[in-house]
Amino acid sequence: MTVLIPVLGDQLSDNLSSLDGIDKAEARILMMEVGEEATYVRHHVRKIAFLFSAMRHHAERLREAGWTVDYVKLDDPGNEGSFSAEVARAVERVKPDRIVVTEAGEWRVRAMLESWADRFDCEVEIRADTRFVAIHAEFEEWAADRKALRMEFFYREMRRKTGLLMDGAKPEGGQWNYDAENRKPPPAKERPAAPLSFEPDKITKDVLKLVKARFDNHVGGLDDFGFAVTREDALKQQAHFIKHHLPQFGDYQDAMVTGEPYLWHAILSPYLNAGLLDPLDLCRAVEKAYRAGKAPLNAAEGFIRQIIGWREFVRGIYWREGPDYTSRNFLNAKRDLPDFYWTGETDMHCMAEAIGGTLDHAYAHHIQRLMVTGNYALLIGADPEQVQRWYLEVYADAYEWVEAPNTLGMSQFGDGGLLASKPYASSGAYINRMSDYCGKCRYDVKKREGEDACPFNALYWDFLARNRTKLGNNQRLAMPYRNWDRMDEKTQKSVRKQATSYLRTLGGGRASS
Ligand code: FAD
Ligand code: DLZ
Ligand code: SF4
Repeated sequence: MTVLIPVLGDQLSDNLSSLDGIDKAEARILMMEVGEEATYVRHHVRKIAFLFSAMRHHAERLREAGWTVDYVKLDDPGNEGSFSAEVARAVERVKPDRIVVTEAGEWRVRAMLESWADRFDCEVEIRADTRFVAIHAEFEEWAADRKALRMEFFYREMRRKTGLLMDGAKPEGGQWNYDAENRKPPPAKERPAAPLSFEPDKITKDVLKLVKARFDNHVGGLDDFGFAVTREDALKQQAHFIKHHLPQFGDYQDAMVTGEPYLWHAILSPYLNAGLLDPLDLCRAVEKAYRAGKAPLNAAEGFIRQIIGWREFVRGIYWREGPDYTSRNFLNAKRDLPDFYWTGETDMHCMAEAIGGTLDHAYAHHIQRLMVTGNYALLIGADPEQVQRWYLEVYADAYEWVEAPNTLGMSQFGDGGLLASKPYASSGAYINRMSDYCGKCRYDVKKREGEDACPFNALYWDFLARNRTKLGNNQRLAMPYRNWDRMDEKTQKSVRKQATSYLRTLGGGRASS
């Protein structure tokens, strides 16, 4: 009996379901660097380098644990360039009786895996990915018959299920959610320790050379590459975060500071999503720090909510809504994403910071993604498919199951409010409150009109006015619409004129219907 076990690039976990209960003597693990995965969007070169190096290290780890691993490098002669073609080659070579694989993280690859049963003359078993807190059926059951799907209520279920931050049947401290304490603007002087950076070893150096040579038309650069590429190093970054950043993670979760891309964030998403770190173990370590008095409750709860709340919730939405989710466009937004998303060359200091950091590090924190680059794309009426493609390309943590609901649903309101109860649209005032950006910008955040007016301001009102038929009944927008209605007609006209002439300078199609 021979079992072929393809292990995909985001399945680098010791406790992977496809390995569960398999006799090592009968197993042939297959890992493959394939052109199709590296180019279906033009991923940031740091993401490709991180993943290839992490895959190569994981193959070594599996071998040390007694597994037989066939590892196909990108430049190996005969590499056919796709998962299915490489599995076909392995089937010829190994002649397995069975293929066992853990389910994929996106619809595109899921379809490939599902085609193998017809294509190959052996049994194919696709196993559930047990590295998440909720399996698909659990989310389905929770979502069935609900009028609206809201993260907060799902999160409470996950708290009960895991027992994290529970005091018997009650939430620790008496409240489920301490978000109201987590909206502080950045402190004037205090700056956190930098995240850890790891010196590339021989494996990583080889990968960096390969990626530089093969993907020079992709976004980003490889200078000072310092990602963790092993579980051990990822665990060091986890410990570093818990010690140095978790205590203030809650307070400054939404803050943005010039030249500080990381602040008090964890910088753990690439490791969680590729499988080097386990989400539940991480949450338990965070809870332990809280119980030991090393982090306040608002920080521990806020962090755990991101993982067992948001991360699980967006995954549930992605799989529940089906493969057409990514092509939804509730606001009928059609504009091309401006070129400066790929260069960072813009006078808007907030955008230059968020995009520049992204291009340099394949990272931006949540509020930069949501309230700067996402907000701007929403306000100008950018085509949500193009916006999703950008987010999928530029971030080291981007896989469609997590990127698409965050971008299409949370950020672009493309699903019409399925994931978020209102669009995350704001004028420059929000950015000004949560950052030091506006003081360093050539635009005036207080101005709505004129050559030096902050573009976010007129765009915000124009967005509301333009989309009134679709958004006018949203209770959470009642106040902004009241404020708009309070402006006299002349002011409304000139604000919209300001927005229209700004949008004209962007070109690239119309904002929305
Ligand atoms: P922290 O801020 O320190 O948060 C801790 C962890 O919580 C993260 O590592 C992540 O695993 C989890 N988390 C937090 N928020 C979310 C969320 N909304 N959805 C899912 N998990 C969350 N996250 C991705 O992992 N991959 C993506 O492709 C991705 N695309 C995004 C696109 C947009 C438009 C937006 C608004 C958010 C996106 N996010 C994505 C969510 C979030 O921005 C990142 O998870 C976070 O910035 C990662 O950095 P960190 O590890 O320092 O996170
Ligand atoms: C993102 C990515 C890239 C860039 N390259 C590979 C690869 O060469 N081999 C591989 O196994 N996985 C890669 N991945 C991750 C896959 O795209 C990911 O496993 C699928 O999207 C399924 O979730
Ligand atoms: Fe961004 Fe406007 Fe502030 Fe400039 S003034 S940093 S464009 S919000």
